[in-house]
Amino acid sequence: MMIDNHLVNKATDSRTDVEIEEEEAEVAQFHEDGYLVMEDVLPVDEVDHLRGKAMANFNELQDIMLAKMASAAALLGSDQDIASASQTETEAEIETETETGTGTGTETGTGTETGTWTGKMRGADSDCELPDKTEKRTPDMASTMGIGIKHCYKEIVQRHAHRFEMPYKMGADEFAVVMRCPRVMRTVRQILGEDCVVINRSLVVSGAGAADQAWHSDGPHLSATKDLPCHCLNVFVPLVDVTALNGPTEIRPGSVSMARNLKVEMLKAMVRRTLRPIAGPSVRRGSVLMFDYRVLHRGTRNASSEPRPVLVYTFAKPYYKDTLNFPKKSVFD
Ligand SMILES: O=C(O)CCC(=O)C(=O)O
Repeated sequence: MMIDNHLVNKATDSRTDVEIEEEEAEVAQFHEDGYLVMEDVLPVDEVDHLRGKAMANFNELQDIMLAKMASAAALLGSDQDIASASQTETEAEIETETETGTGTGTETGTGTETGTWTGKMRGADSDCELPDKTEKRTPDMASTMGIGIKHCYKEIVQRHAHRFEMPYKMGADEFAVVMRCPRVMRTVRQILGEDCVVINRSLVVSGAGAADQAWHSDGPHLSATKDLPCHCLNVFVPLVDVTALNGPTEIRPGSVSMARNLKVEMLKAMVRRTLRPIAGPSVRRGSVLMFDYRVLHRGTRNASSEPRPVLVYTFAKPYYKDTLNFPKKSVFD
């Protein structure tokens, strides 16, 4: 994963006392809830421009992968059409991964109104429904790979059916929109420290028809016994307005602690009635959602007819290495 520290420039501080107080309150809120929405911090025209660029990269990679799949099918002399061949493969891969899942979390449980709870980290997220074999879809990105890091590539991972995370071409300077924003960078540095680094930049696309993900953390606690301060966080930059229709990222506020021992902590919180309601913020273009790597969250159903692209920037303390979320295998191998 490319670390582009040079883009994390120090901002000059010309804030008023009131602004300083407001920002400190925001950081305190982040520590309490595990997440924060910062409204209207990025220029909307730049966000709109990046949507075009990001989706062009996504479509370019999709074409590369479809061409790769077609030539593999031609080599095998397969008489299956591309879509049905890849559906069979996807089903086999999901079954394999379910048997041998690689999550570092251990607890699993089933929620009630809130969907499925797993103690799995995101890298092992593979608990979605199998594709409908009778459904004839036009070959698309989802046809080209299985689900979960074992079946995907360092350039793109299908996290859940029709929900992708793509680092491909995200290192380009034009995508450093968050690093160019002093308002966001100040908050990131207040949370993680001045020496924080960017450990990943990617595009998350939830395609039309993508379903709810399981609740998960993106990474583990670093201590087995106590909650250390946040060591890693994501900044989500929606490239379209995120609404109840195209599927907000839902967060379980105050759940950083729970992620350590999910089943037990959930039960305790239910009994003590301390479980906080789910937040599913509608985040407009120009606003950002920031959340602790450990907080429970999930992408939700995209019931619209359009993809919901979101840029993701992962910042961390300099010693933290994330080895869980992307494989080493390349599309171009
Ligand atoms: O798509 C989203 O809103 C969240 C995605 C996510 O949490 C993941 O892929 O791990």
